[in-house]
Amino acid sequence: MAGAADFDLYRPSEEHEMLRDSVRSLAEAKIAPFAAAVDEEARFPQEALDALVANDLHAVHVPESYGGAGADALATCVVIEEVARVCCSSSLIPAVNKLGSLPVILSGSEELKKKYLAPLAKGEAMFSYCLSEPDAGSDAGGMKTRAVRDGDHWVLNGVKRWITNAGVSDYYTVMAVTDPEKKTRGGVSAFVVEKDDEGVSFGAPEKKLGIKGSPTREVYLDNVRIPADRMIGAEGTGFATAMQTLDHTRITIAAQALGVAQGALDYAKGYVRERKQFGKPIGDFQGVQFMLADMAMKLEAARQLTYAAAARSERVALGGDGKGEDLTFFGAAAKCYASDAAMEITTDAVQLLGGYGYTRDYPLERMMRDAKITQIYEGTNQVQRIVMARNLP
Ligand code: COS
Repeated sequence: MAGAADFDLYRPSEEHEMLRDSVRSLAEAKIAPFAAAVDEEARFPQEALDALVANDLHAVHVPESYGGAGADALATCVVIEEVARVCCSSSLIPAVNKLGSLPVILSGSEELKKKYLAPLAKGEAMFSYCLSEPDAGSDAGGMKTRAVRDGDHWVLNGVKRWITNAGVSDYYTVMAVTDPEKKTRGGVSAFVVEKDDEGVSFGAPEKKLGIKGSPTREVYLDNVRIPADRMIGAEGTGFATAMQTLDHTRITIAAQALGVAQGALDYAKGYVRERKQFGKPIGDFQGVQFMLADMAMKLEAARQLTYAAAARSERVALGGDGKGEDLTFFGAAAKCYASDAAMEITTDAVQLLGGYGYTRDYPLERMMRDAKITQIYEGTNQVQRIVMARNLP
């Protein structure tokens, strides 16, 4: 007979719930007050970075052995979710720090880990991830950025596009072609490039629909000469490392989607209790109640899938067998399902506020704009479906 403890698998632990409470308080006190201005002015959320660093929440995934908080994959999701609940732009700080540095954690040498993870953990540096290019988006393997060996160095040339937190981050994981004949099957390698390396420069920030507080820029690599020991893993393993990274980090995008959807639902729930039409709160009308019920149902389904995926991510990180855990499928499914749910929930939340939802005097139009990116980045939801279909459990 199964005991109560056997069912703990299906709920976050007490530690995870305590973490949620403390991040929620911090986010409401120190991040939420600036969220509207960060969006309006399209400026980096420095207040959020300061608050996250002061509380050791900016890169929680870094293992303790490298000076980090050593948070598991579910705890990392909880942090991202709670920050996204008040400010989606700010949630990209812990999320992209994980995306940028995970290739080093998964495949890097001990020297690379020591050198680059310690400053990240201390909050002295941020990390970005450079895979996409102007002509290589969904077809990531179509990249043209080249790395050519020159003695004890590699020389990188190319353009990376849609790089989140570019210019703010000090470190960049860059995927580049080292053997054009082999392409994705052994012809791509990963490198750590530093912001201050000679030949590195950045484009103007993209003018985006949402997540306006998180700068997205092109990264230009013009004869960037870096020591050979900056290669992450063996030559030719870069594409696999890039894909393995996304298997884990698509779950953090799912968490971001949960957060923004929860923020919108919470706000709409409060609003319908206050707003009166036809002599009573609009929340008393069954049509409104049905909308809220659907929103909460979709959100909870997305949360369960995301947490199940996060548990798989953690088991793989602890040394499990990625194939046995179906992580590739679960990572894509969580990201795809949660982001589609977030788009529906935030759009319905705008609808519940009527004309007010459509104005910048209320946070819901921002949440709806911010939710949209979760269907696009770390692979469009069309790509997620390709990935799922190729990796059916
Ligand atoms: N884990 C480990 N290795 C993987 C992998 C994974 N999840 N997925 C692919 N690989 C490796 C494999 O080794 C494969 O070679 P073999 O078939 O010999 O084993 C190699 O990569 C090539 O894989 P595949 O043939 O599937 O590559 P495709 O060119 O068909 O591309 C997609 C696959 C479309 C899934 C990939 O390009 C992709 O994810 N695109 C979206 C990129 C993205 O998310 N961009 C957002 C940028 S980050 S913000």
